[in-house]
Amino acid sequence: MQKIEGIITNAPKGGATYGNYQIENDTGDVEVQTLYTGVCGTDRGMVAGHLQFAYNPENQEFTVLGHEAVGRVIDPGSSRLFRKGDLVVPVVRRPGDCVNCRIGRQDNCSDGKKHEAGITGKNGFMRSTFFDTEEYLVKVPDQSMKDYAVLTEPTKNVMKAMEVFRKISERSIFTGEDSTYGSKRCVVIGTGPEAYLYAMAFSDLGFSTSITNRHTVDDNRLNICKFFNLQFVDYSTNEKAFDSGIDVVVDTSGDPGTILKFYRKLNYNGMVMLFGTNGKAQPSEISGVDIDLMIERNLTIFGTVDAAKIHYVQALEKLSRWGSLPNSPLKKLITGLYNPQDTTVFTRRNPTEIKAVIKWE
Ligand code: DN4
Ligand code: BGC
Ligand code: ZN
Repeated sequence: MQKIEGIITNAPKGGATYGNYQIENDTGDVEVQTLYTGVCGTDRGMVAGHLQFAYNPENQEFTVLGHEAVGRVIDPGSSRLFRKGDLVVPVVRRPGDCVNCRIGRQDNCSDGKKHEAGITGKNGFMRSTFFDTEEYLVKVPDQSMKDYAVLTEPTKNVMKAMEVFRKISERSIFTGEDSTYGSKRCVVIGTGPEAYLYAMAFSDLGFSTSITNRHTVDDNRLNICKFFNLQFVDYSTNEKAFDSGIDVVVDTSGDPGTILKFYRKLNYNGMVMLFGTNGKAQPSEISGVDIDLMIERNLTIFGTVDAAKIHYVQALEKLSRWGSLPNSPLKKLITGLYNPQDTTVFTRRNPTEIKAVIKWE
């Protein structure tokens, strides 16, 4: 047994408490001091008791929360890859034994028997220290990323989704006649952290990229848009903004009615990438005309979840580039730092919040 100081929930019932607990030993002998953990909708859903797929580790009546983390190696144990002082990001998903899990692609697990730290059957990283095996730790290449490398986990999802985008876009020529994406339009629904990271990635590919919500947004959000060349559109007052057509819709809202509204504006060979989840959203009907549109225009709607270790590496490269641009507002995606004792972070959300982060150091 191992003693920890951290934040736990009882999955799938919910709740969040901070304290000292005894847990089964972690697997692995690399000891990591947690520096920061991000709070996301998954954590809040678990605390609210809304995620029925969440479950506690075997023989334990609680789960240590947290799947978005960055830490510092205190003791590399038997690892040859890490040294004391290295910054590391832990991988969320741990493989089961299906064919995809066996090749390091537990993000594409084919029987659901994988585990996820802080979510399904494995303790997470919202605690002052944890142990892991070197295989599931990704080295942060640059110490100057310490204060924003906690964004690696949400960015890794985007890197995996870009891999899926590339595969699907191969069904036709997706670039313009000049061989670039310069004439192509991407619209990202939502203005949370994932929406920004998606929009920044599509803008980097050369897409003319918009981010949209059903209301206006604060100056911090507008400034980040300006810097990363993203157009913000309040679609509640500017319905016509997208009438000229969209090539890629990325949804981070999980709202069926909104998704359909944007789906109906897709160009030939266009696609909708579903990423946001909201089991409580109002239903919305798909009509025969919607089906015809999908067929006649070769449209694709697909979902994407999680990511492989390679995507964490790609996420770190992206974040390093975005973060080192002169006057980069990347760190402004982190809008609040909380103490571990302040569990109200799971139940309250300030409208100007993009990403809330718990500081453990
Ligand atoms: P978030 O910060 O809650 O972002 C959701 C965004 O959607 C917010 O900006 C919402 O705005 C916006 N939104 C809600 N309803 C609408 C609507 N009708 N029209 C336009 N915008 C709307 O969450 P996040 O950015 O951390 O994550 C985005 C989603 O991805 C969440 O549903 C996560 O559960 C999901 N996710 C999936 C994976 C995975 O598949 C990983 C991480 C997250 P407002 O309501 O705040 O104004 O691996
Ligand atoms: C994490 C993913 C995980 C998913 C489970 C997300 O918040 O980023 O890694 O697979 O939750 O629903
Ligand atoms: Zn998350």
